[in-house]
Amino acid sequence: MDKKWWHHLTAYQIYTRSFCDSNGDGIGDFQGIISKLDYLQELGVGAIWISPFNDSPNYDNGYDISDYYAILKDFGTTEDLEELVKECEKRDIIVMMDLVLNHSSNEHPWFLEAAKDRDGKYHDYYIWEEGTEDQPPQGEGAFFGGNVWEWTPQIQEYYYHTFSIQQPDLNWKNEDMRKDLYAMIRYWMEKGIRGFRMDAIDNIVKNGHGGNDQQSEKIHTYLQEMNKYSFGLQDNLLTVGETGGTTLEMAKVYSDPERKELDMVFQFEHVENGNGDYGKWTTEKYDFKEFKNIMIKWQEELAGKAWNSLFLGNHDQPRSVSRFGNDNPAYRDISAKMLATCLHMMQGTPYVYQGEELGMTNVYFDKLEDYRDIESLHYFTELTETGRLTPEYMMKCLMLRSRDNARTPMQWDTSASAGFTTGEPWIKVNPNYRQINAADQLKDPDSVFHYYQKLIRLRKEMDIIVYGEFEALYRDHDQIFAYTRKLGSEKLLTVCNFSAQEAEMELPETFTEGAQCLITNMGRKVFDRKIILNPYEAFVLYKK
Ligand code: ISL
Ligand code: CA
Repeated sequence: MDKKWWHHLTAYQIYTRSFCDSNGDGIGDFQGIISKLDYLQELGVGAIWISPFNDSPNYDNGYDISDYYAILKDFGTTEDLEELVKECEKRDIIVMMDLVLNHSSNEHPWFLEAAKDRDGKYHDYYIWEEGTEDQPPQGEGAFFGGNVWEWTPQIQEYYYHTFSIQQPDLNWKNEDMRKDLYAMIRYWMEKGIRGFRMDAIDNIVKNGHGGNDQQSEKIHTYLQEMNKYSFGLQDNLLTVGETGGTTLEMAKVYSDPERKELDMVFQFEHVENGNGDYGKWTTEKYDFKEFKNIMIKWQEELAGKAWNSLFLGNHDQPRSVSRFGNDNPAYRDISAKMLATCLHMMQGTPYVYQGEELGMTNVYFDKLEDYRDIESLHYFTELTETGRLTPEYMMKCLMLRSRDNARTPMQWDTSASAGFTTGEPWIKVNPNYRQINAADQLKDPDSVFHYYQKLIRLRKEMDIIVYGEFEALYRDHDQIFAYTRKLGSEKLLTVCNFSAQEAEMELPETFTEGAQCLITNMGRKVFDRKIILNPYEAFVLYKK
């Protein structure tokens, strides 16, 4: 694998709205981010991916863009963004922008024009089907509500939306539309944006039967074109595609460096494992062995061919410690560190979601009125009103799986609203901020924060973490996730106990003598051949 300037870096995802509010209006903003850059520098991240910051009516918190060139006023101005980029440069951090190219807002001028006039230039920027008011075309259910087709009385046509009614899909078959998007990307590159995360990018090709074709060859053609006319023009950019429907085979194609599409993609197999009849709306826990197999498979299969992205949480997922670890105070810190160890010693680029580095947990709102997320509110109505799930059961699902779990304000300190805002936060703060917050953890050398800091530093310093060959151990064990990495004569062993019970293991021969412990979440000093792992214990051994 050819070496790339970004191979050693760890990225950090910022959900701006919930990160830090500088002016007391209860909404996080760019000046808030700027005020926390020293914190991020101390953590050691090399990139920040910022959730969409373009103008938007915010039905889906910015994932419905009404002006691709303007900055959402809640977040600040273009000057604030320029300042943010500059301040990041000083700290060796690149700014990655979230590009929402599958759809726009229904308030985007293109759509307003398109929905007025069948013969106008912008009509073909979206996807239309004739019909009558009571007879929609054939189509699947939309992600956030109803059918993918929505009636527009004024022109007697239906438009297509993969997500909510307020998010009409752009028509990628239209070359002018594509060129307008590429020009827009170049505009942001000139502003100093050094990377892009492509939202829902494998939805841009439709299957002609009211659904999306996430396996289409055409997606690759468009990505190559986009690469050529925008981010591929510079070689100092970093790109990652959000591909919710990707298979291993597709992922290899997306991120094959030879093909000039994307640097890597986010795959979702590991976070979708355990889904049930109603997708993620279930109270079932994830299946550890399946999870492990999926992670191993992606490590093995992409090796040498394409690059992995590594994540356990983001703004659409519950908090990773609550989901894959154990957020009971007795195990919270230990299991958060264990999860981090498991992920950060793998091959690929780790993405830390804001607050994960503190071990922030699910908020478990038990009142519907506390939820803000369009997806949560929509599915609550849809699944309970049709009698598929009872309201009581659905509330339990929301508590475990709602995207709002990841969207409560960042917990900075023990002051009111966790130091996130001096005003009224747009979504309630998790009351556990008195126990879990950045200020306390910065003072504590054993904190989850300092553990992440160390993992990030190790990746920066050690080639074996970046390039070492991956080999899984204990594949069938139902508590232990263990693997080795090899680079020349160097060897690395990562051992994690994913359970609340002790687990017995034998150290592989090579590591029984002369190995150095790089990191441990329990301060283990002795590494005998036979080891009884404590609940959620993790360690990494290194041998030259
Ligand atoms: O396409 C999928 C599965 O096949 C989905 O998982 C999809 O990738 C995911 O829902 C897309 O999420 C992104 O786009 C949404 C937005 O609400 C999310 O926050 C964003 O991450 C619409 O823009
Ligand atoms: Ca604000």
